[in-house]
Amino acid sequence: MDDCLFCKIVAGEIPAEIVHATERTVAFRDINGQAPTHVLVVPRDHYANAAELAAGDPEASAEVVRTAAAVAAAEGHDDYRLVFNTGAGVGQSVFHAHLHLLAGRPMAWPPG
Ligand code: DGP
Repeated sequence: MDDCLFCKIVAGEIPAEIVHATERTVAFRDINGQAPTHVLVVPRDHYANAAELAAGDPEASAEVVRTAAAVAAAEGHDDYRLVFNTGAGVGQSVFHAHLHLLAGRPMAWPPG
């Protein structure tokens, strides 16, 4: 996708603090961190959201979750929250599938 922010981060065309990378995924810190650890895990290939990723590339979908778990462990967190916002109505602002990994502070439920 020519005009996709996260495709450009994956391609190295826009800088980001990359914390982990695998064959199918890249993990980098959220520019607007909401917790001591706030990392976004994205598939290298472009899918608009988590459901499209799971339908189109189930292995990459699983690898996104495995990557988030690896980052959480590397940063010393046994407890963490994983979030896929899907749709502008619930706050999705970048339409390249991304898993939020949040950890390192108490979190309320239900989320706001
Ligand atoms: P969402 O609202 O679920 O679509 O999450 C998009 C996240 O992307 C949001 O938490 C902020 C983050 N973000 C937006 N632009 C950039 C950027 O240029 N670099 C990085 N590292 N994160 C970004």
